Amino acid sequence: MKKDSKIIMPGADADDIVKEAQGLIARQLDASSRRNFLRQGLTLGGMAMLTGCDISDNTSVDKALVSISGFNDRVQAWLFGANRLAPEYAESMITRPFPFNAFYSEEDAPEVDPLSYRLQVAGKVLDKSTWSLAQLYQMAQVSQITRHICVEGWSAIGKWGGIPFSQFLKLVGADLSAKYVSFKCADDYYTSIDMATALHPQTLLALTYDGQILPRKYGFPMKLRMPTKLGYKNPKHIKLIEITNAYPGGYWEDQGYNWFGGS
Ligand SMILES: Nc1nc2c(c(=O)[nH]1)N[C@H]1C(S)=C(S)[C@@H](COP(=O)(O)O)O[C@H]1N2
Ligand SMILES: [Mo]
Repeated sequence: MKKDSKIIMPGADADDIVKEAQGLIARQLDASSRRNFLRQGLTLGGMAMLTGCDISDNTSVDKALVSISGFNDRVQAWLFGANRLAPEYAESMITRPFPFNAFYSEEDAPEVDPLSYRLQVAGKVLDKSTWSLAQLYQMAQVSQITRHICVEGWSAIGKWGGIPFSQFLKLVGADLSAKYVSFKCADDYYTSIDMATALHPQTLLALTYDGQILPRKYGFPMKLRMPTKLGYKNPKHIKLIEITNAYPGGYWEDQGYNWFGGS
């Protein structure tokens, strides 16, 4: 962790985090590994490194950290600078072809009718009007080339274009002090993110891939693209966006994947 990173978690400081981690780890690890682990002393830098571990690794420390995933969410939120930018890349570095991934195979991707499609907005928001694709395509668009990282062991660079999500949230009068933004998708996938990530400058309501209308396999008619989050946090085929304070979980998160899912 770099010294200049922003600290945004209110009401907690480094000492509290280290103390909480020591308590949790002491309770999770068996006596001998606990002695070894704690003998070396647990520093904040060590915590940052450990919480960044691949959740599919099978070390005992990692297992302990997966089972204290709720704590991990708080550490990640604390380490996540509200405006720290993910790297962006040159056109020449785009991965071709860009991989497809979902909990089913490519030919089973949902077919959404562009004319009858309406994006729904619900929860703690002033304007609950629905949005047609024509309306969304008329809004000012930006694009970015970023790396998508999937926990299944691959990463790829792609170019997504669309509406900065913070602008969309402000436009519909979303309660920006709410905790979560949740997404329901046309294929029964669902996920949710923290408000800080929703407002991050690189979080896009993506309508295009590589300059073309988002193809079916990559999430037509829209996906949320966040270069600060792992692949499974980036919902494709969004049909409903909800602003809420009630923890919404997610398709993979409810099966044990870490909820914050930072990358
Ligand atoms: N609706 C929906 N969104 C989804 C998924 C899914 O199965 N359904 N899979 C997630 C996972 S695990 C990954 S890695 C990415 C894959 O996106 P891609 O097909 O554009 O590579 O989509 C994410 N969003
Ligand atoms: Mo993934």
